[in-house]
Amino acid sequence: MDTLEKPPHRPDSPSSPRSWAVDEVAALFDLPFADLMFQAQTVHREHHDPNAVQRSTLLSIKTGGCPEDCGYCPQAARYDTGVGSAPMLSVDAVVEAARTAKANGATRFCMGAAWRSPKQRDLEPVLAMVRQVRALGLETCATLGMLKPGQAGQLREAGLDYYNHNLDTAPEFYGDIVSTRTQDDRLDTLAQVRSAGMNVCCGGIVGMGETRRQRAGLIATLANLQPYPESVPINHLVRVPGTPLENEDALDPLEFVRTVAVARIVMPRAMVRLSAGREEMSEPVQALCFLAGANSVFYGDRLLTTGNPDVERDHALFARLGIHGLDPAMPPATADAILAPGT
Ligand code: SAM
Ligand code: DTB
Ligand code: SF4
Repeated sequence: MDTLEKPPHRPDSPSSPRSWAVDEVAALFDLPFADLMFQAQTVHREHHDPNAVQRSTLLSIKTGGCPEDCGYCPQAARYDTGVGSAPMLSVDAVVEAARTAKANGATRFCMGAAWRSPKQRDLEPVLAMVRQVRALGLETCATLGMLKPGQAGQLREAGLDYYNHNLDTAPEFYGDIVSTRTQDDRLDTLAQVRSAGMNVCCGGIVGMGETRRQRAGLIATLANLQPYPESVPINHLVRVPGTPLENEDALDPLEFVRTVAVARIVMPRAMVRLSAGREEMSEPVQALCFLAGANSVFYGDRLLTTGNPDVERDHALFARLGIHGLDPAMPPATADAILAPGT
């Protein structure tokens, strides 16, 4: 494509959804860096305020002791990472943390639990958390593992806006990273979340030893969900000592930027979140990610068990870049908008 030409419009519509072949997504990855950034920035400006970044704060409401074997995760009980198993936080403690997050400027509060799947007795307090956090005027998100029939509906009833459940990597690489479930299990939970009427937050991790083609495979799989997720977290692997991936080779930072840019091009209306790994990432690389179309971050000095830039550092970075927070009165696109013709 001529570098000065605008990227072609790729109309999606409910009757003829746009789907992406892995080859097409891989071809985007292979573009010269400037051409890729130009396309991504053009698409970004067509659909979003290029200087607005939405902020979500994470809280681990149930840390550690997880029975799963995800090779990246410090919370898997079987790896010796120094993360112990803690009981679930009280509803009051969670609501207090949400109040602080809101005062600091977050618009969404995401509650994470180290479960394979929530037991019904554990879901009850989570429903109370969701109700009370939402009553503060925050968008709510939860990531609790695989859902059983009926649980997505209960979460939706309680007022959950987003459910986070990542596909994590390309279908053919998934089994190298996790053996205690399949990617189809993840797709099944995502379908339940959709049927219950919640927004989907679904992305992946880069830097786990996957090939560029596998990164393209992850992004194509996400883009081909109908509709594609409203929120797409792109995590950079945090190499936690004690996990099987602790000694993984470092990823070229520009490859991470490319992944963000490709996600932006193929999922134009999604909020693309620059997620885990920001603490280890230089500020110029973060700036390139925003230029590539990232328009959301995790905000607050902790992710779940690992660190994140503190609020002051992020304020300073946003000020240097002329970035402002997303206006909560103008919420991001919903599934209906994503499926609307011409998007
Ligand atoms: N147990 C639930 C599940 O697996 O869906 C929810 C919590 S789990 C920690 C949420 C996500 O965190 C994972 O899907 C993965 O994408 C991300 N994650 C976990 N450890 C990570 C790491 N070391 N680096 C980057 N992302 C990580
Ligand atoms: C997502 O995609 N990334 C967040 C959130 N969803 C739950 C989690 C990142 C976890 C990084 C490792 C940790 O802090 O334990
Ligand atoms: Fe458990 Fe989730 Fe970590 Fe996997 S990613 S070990 S399911 S907490």
